[in-house]
Amino acid sequence: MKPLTFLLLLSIFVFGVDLKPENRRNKRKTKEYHLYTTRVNWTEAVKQCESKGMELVSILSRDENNALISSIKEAGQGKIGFWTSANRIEEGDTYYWNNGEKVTFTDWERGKPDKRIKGGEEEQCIEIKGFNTLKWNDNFCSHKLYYICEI
Ligand SMILES: [Ca+2]
Repeated sequence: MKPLTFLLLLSIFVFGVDLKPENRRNKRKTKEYHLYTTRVNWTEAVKQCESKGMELVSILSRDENNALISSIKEAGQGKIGFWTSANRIEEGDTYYWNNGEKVTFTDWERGKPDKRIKGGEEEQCIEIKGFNTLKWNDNFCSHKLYYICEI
């Protein structure tokens, strides 16, 4: 194969792999949510989503929050909380999504985050709270909840 042909094929391959999914995502603009009703701790939720080729959910705007709440209601869920990817495990008082973005939009339940401490563990991970409130609450990352993956 001539070097130029090889280079051309290589660039098609690279563009095909790198750009297509991104384009598709941008065009679609809405995320796809997959709800999982198995109770796992936060770290396990991250791993489970990754193993399915997805990410534990991030909520970057009011629109995304509304879309997510609709998905939960449509699935007949809401009694048990769902893990989101927001946490302050490494950053002290600042919450970050798993994609590295700082948490800006929030939908806390009144009085949250209350950063409770129990048995030396602090509440550092954010859930969409159950009891049909579907507002945000900080919870112990070791707590076992349902989780939502996004793609
Ligand atoms: Ca809390």
